[in-house]
Amino acid sequence: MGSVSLKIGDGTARFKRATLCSSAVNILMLFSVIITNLFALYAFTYSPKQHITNPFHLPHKNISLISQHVSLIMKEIDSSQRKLAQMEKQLLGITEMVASVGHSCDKSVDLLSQYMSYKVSGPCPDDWSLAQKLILKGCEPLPRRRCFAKTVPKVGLTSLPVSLWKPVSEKILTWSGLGCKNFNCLNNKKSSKDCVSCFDLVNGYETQKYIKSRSKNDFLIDDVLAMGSGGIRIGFDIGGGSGTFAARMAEKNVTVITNTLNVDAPYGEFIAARGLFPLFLSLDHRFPFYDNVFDLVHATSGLDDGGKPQKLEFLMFDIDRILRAGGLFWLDNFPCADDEKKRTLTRLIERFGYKKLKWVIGDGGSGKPQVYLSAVLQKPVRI
Ligand SMILES: *[C@@H]1O[C@H](CO)[C@@H](O)[C@H](O)[C@H]1NC(C)=O
Ligand SMILES: CC(=O)N[C@H]1CO[C@H](CO)[C@@H](O)[C@@H]1O
Repeated sequence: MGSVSLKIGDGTARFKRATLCSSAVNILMLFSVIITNLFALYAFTYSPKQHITNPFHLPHKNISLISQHVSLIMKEIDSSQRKLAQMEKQLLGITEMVASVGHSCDKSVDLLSQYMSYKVSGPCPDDWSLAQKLILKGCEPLPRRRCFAKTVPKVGLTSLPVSLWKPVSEKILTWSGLGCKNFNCLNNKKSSKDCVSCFDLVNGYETQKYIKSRSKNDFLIDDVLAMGSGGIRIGFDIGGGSGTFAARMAEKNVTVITNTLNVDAPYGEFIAARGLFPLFLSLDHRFPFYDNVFDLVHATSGLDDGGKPQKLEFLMFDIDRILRAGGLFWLDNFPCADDEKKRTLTRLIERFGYKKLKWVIGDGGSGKPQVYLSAVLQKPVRI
């Protein structure tokens, strides 16, 4: 059995930094240990009878005084924590965005203990979908385990650039925990607008994406790269389906990391089989990249995770953080269900002061009343 342990950070580092006052603390600790022992000795060596007759009740009273103090302090801490949480809620409206330090694991203790029930050094249970369920409930990062994950023989992999468009064999993917067990099922499923037959690398629209447009909302990769005046080398794709954006970018010698979870399909393994970089991360998590590093961030409807405006705001700030000044944010066919949604989104984007290199609102070729926003925005230099 493994144990659930959610220690955050490296405790030793904190101790090292405190060397200056540590000797004083040590003396204090020693002193309190001695005092406590003396109290204990006193309590054990005097019989209750002696106690009653003894006019010196002082140590006992003092112990109760101390415990009273401790409980007062605990109460104080507790109430300030509650007050702080309340203030956060009132001031910032933080109710949707979960903290990315594993605190939310508390809310799914049953799932977590199921996840952590495994044999150390044995094979891991085939439970990636359980792990993903935990991640989707905000329990992220998951605790590490000491077991061997199930392996699938990856036969027939080819090298780049052939791998980008070579159909991936069903046999080298993990289908456990998924409703569909093959590509035929996936390609016939209307899962999301961003992945209509997206596993078909031979006949589907996937082969045309980003090089041929279906509507004015579809921008072409060559046009967008030209807007970056040659400085686009690394990018991050949010909600990138089967990795076709990264594949097309790879053909242009641009390295793109595709953010994905395996919701209803084996996206991660599929993208990797194409020789591309899948990042298994929910959008509740802060992007694991340093500030100002990406030349390009591409986002599709996947950015609207759950359709909560607050969450979108947090995501926009995080995208802004990882994008370098002069870098491009390509919002690709982002759905706006109604006018209100369109206005909110426009207001949100405009707050960041990006230069609108391209801004198209259309029906995305669907002919439906729902409109789509496609835009290429350039991050300004902020001083
Ligand atoms: C990508 O890099 C290779 C090798 O440096 C080069 O031959 C090729 O022309 C480049 N392709 C593009 C589209 O820049
Ligand atoms: C409440 C009480 O009995 N306090 C005593 C704690 O101990 C000190 C001396 O060690 C006394 O002065 C206090 O009266």
